[in-house]
Amino acid sequence: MKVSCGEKPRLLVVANRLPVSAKRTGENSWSLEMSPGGLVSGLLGVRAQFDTKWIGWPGVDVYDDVGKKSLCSSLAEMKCIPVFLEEVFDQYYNGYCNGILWPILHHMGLPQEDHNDRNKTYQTQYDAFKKANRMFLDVIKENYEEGDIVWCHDYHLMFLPQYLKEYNSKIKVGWFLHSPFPSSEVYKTLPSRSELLRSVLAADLLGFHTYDFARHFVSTCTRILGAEGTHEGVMDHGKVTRVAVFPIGIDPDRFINTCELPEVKQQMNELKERFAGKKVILGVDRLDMIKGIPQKFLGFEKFLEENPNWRDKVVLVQIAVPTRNDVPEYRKVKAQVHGLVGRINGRFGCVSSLPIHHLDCSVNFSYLCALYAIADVMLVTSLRDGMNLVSYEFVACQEAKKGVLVLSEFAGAGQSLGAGALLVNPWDVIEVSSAIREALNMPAEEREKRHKVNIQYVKTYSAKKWGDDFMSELNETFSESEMRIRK
Ligand code: GDG
Repeated sequence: MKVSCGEKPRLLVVANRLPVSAKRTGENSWSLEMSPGGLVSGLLGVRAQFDTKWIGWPGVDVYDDVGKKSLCSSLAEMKCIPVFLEEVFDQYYNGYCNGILWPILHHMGLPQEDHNDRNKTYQTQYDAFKKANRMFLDVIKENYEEGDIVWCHDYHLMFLPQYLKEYNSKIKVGWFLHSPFPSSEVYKTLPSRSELLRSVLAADLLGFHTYDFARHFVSTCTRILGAEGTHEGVMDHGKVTRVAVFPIGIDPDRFINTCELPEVKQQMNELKERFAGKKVILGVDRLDMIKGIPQKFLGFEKFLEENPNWRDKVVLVQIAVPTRNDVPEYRKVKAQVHGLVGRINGRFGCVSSLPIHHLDCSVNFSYLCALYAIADVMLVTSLRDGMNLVSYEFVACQEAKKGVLVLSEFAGAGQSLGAGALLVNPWDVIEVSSAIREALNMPAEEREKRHKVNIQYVKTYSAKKWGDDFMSELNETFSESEMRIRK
């Protein structure tokens, strides 16, 4: 890595989405807003240590040159560089990324389609996926300076490591997967399974949230490619790719400090007043089938069924942030969730009070912190989840209350916060119902003990540590060309 004295090292962070949402306010003007999301939170620390530029889709389609130029210059102030995906976007993002890769990586297999031209659809989406990855490469090429490190994020960019190395084998390339990696038995249903694996293996370092995901990846490479699993990672055709585990975290101080702000205290008081005499169970999820919101509601319904004494003493507040509305599976899960809310509120509600408060929208950051802080129980029932930062954020906001985290064993966080949380199998409604009861009845001493374990983990394994660890491992990993020189 080339760095002149006193300068920070340069890092190009490449992800599908830029950390901002752009809205056009005039022919030449844009309003830019930070957008919520796990990756955004995770990279806050890294951006302070490196001269970081972020390359990604700006969240909006722009077809005119005036608009593109003005957006580029507005984004440049935030060190962001847009990739305009235009007509390729739908097939790449809604099609291949979210319709094919996302369900496979989350153990759900390929979606069943109701038309008979499946192969043609697959091929069109796959071609769009490759084309979009090439468009990311083109923008990197325009901005690359010798010595830059490139850190690619997530399944959207599985072809980028190979394209980058073909362009310049000296570029140091890292790739981090934010989702789970499934067992080879699930992954091998993917028609283009080998090409995708070979492409990510072109990187110098591959990072995963948990040992299980990394282990699945290595064994998938051995079974599908006939590669060799080594102490370092994977050896394929003589090239060793380092595979390692970097559990992502949050910036805990951002949450702790926000909870101390007078306006947030005021929001907390209003919420406490609103829910006076009731315990609050909180859910915060993107409205995604992997988050298990229907399973959460079924568990809660069971709890209300079996514990009539709690019916007017507890409320479940569910923030369900709309996401990927253009993908049919997401519209289905939304309809299912709405149906369950109606059924449960109809069964157990009355004119003056409803057991589920369901919001189909996101809330602002300070309100989110206020909700985390006043909740008695956080209920996370992901069916699969790379990590689940919401669990960490809840813990960070609970310094005063020391509420209980009920957490799915299928979230990556189940492995890190398992000792302090009540772990559940979200498919088992009886277990979820029992965990809700246990959480609501847990004595203060036990809650304090569990919170202490969790907060210690959240403070230690922060976003900053995640970024530092990945970057220092990447620096220590020799790129292919360096290895050739050393031989
Ligand atoms: C992916 C992986 C992995 C949510 N609602 C609101 C809001 N949020 C913010 C939360 C949190 C983020 O969104 C969600 O992060 P998660 O980690 O829980 O989930 P994904 O979005 O699915 O993230 C996941 C992550 O990447 C990182 O690698 O952990 O497994 O799926 O930061 O605070 N923020 C605001 N209002 C909301 O209503 N302001």
